[in-house]
Amino acid sequence: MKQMLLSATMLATLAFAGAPALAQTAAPTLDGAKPLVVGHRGAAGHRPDHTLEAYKTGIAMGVDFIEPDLVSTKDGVLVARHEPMMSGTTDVSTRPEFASRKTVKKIDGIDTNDWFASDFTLAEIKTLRAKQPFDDRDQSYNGKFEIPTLQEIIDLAKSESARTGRTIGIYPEIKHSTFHSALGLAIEDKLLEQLKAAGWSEKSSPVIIQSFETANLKYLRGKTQLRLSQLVDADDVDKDGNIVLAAPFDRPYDFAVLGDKRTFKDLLTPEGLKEIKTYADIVAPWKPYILAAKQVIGEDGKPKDLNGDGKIDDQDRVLIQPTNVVKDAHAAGLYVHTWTFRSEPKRLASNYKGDPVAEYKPYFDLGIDGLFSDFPDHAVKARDGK
Ligand SMILES: [Ca+2]
Ligand SMILES: [Ca+2]
Repeated sequence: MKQMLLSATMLATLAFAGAPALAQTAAPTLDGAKPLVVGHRGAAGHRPDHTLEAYKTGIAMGVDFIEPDLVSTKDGVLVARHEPMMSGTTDVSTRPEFASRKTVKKIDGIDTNDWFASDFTLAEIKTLRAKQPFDDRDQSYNGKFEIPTLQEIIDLAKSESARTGRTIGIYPEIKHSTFHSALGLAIEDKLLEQLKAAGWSEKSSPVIIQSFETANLKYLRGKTQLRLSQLVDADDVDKDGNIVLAAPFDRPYDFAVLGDKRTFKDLLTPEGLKEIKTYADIVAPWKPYILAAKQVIGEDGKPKDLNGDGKIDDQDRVLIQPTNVVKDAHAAGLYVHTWTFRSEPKRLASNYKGDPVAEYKPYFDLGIDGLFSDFPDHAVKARDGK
């Protein structure tokens, strides 16, 4: 009898709670909207990054935004590359006609020996072909695709928006602002001009501008209503899941130049977040700042090989307690976007049991407002269930 009464009470409670329960399942994002899925470098897990084909792949998989990283050519044209150094993502090192262009430049204070986009005209860059920089990813598209200009990417976002009936936004990253400015090839004003010509200058425009530096975002705040996103980097995660800071990934490079001792970690304190809110709409920390994983140390003092495959990697780590970063950022009025979700089993903590879709859930539960994924198909499936 008692059991029956309980069941009846439970049923009544469930029925009564129908509507509020639905409201409670709304995403714990800052504004209650679904988290945005940003196709990282297009869909970098599927195609060589920062090619029109990579962006199209991401769009076909349902992204809200595509992400071009922007560098400048010698003749001042904005093109999409992950870095101004081009050997990692193109065939430039195999081109005898460009052999003599290999040179040493300082990037964020580090001497770097490579081929730099800023030493090539757009016409020269258009003769290069993209390649997949991750050895463990599909190499079959190498040598097939061009390096796109920002204009071609804007045009793609517009034509794909019209074709699909969805709004495909762009989330450009200004790469190495200090480096480009010192060469007389500053990116900021050119970017704003091109976006304005595309009809994009409002807060509601389908554009978010991101940077690891701060001074350029502050400068942009004075010139545009477009949404701005402060990236927050680090060097690594230690065995216990703690963030490791080491130059040049320890602080925004404009801080390093000015002798400002604050680190990326300092940007994520309640005080740091409050300052970001004065010039940006979004804070975008590397995901271990939100939820990290640690190694499990055995009695021999060595990390345990949890999955028994004879190697120690991310699969042998377990999640630790999440931080307060999302909560603190929301309290400061900032949206939180995080990066980068990568589906390969060796890049997934033990808790996910090799299922890349499972990785998104704890971050969604913590209330992230957006994410960058190399595998947007998995991100969309995790968010929408399809
Ligand atoms: Ca980027
Ligand atoms: Ca292992």
